[in-house]
Amino acid sequence: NGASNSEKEMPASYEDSSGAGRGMTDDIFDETYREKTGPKPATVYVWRNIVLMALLHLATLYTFFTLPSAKFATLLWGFGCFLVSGLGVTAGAHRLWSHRSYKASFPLRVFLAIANSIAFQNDIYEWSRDHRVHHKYSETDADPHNASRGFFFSHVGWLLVRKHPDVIEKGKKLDLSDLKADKVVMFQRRYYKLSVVLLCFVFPTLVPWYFWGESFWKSFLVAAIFRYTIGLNATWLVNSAAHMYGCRPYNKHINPRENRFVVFGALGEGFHNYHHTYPFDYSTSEYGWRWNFTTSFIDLMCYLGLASDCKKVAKATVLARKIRTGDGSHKTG
Ligand code: ST9
Ligand code: ZN
Ligand code: ZN
Repeated sequence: NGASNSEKEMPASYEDSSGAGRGMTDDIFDETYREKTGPKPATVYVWRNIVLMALLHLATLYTFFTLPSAKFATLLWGFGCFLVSGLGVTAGAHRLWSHRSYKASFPLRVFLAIANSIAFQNDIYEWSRDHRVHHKYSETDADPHNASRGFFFSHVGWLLVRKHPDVIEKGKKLDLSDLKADKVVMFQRRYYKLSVVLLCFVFPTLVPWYFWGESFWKSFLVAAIFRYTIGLNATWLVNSAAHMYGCRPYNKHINPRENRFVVFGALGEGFHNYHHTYPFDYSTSEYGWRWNFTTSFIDLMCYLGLASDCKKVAKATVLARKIRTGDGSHKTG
């Protein structure tokens, strides 16, 4: 079908074409997988999730109209919590733990695990397992947020129904030994619920209330509820919008796209055509700091000696790839 996996046809100049040296390669697209034929399993709704997600979004809508009455410091604090929680997802669960695109020291991993619990997007182990299976079986029944099931399903719907059995079947075959061997990941998984209560909800609420006398209720709505929902939707847009809208300069045969709107909200994670072509590039983009807060953060960590071994694809390789499989949009944009 013309879809080319990033492992194949890579010139020798490629820095780390198969992911070798990262300790895992299970985020590379598997061209050989075929969906099972016959009727699809019935959709089973998970009403607890549907009710909770609806309530969360209603409370967020309400908070939106009360934002003007919050103290400026509270808004700033909410934004700070958004950025830190975002890094726990982008620099942590995504670029470090799902893709092993760089190495992080113990203190940095502890920081990223804390930040990840503030984000409350499932524990790092589960997030990375689902994400590897997303890359390996992208846009098929074995992809947890299969975008060929539509915008809503890939955005949030997948969190409201039981998983397709193929997600679990294929997921169980993934090599997750690197995650199991990481004590920080396993510690966070063990104490996940408690860490979320304290770090996603209690701590962000207490700071504005205690330090600058914001009302308890407003602190909770702005720094916990509103901030959490924005973080979730910014993330989900990568799975929905960035799999549907935008150009495909690197591989026109796959669905993921370069989406500038998503890039901005997701701290640099919307260069999704590039990312699915080269999932092991630490910048998740051809470029470095361009619209990429997460890359500047990882570079700062390298500068401080807390991170190392960033994988980056050679410019010439990317250019050759654009010419070979891109949609030609790189010449205009
Ligand atoms: C959330 C996650 O929002 C968002 C992830 C987005 C990914 C984005 C990617 C893009 C990257 C860029 C990042 C940009 C970030 C920008 C930040 C800006 C601020 N493999 O799950 P269960 C097995 S979470 C292997 O219950 P059901 C396993 O044995 C939001 N095995 O399945 C498991 O047991 P355990 C908050 C698998 O019953 C057992 O099956 N969280 C796999 O079908 C049962 O698993 C929620 O809303 C696999 N892949 O239920 C909770 N999967 O786990 C949502 C499962 O013990 N989740 N198994 O090993 C749930 O309630 C449920 O998972 C369910 C499915 C109802 C969705
Ligand atoms: Zn994707
Ligand atoms: Zn990824």
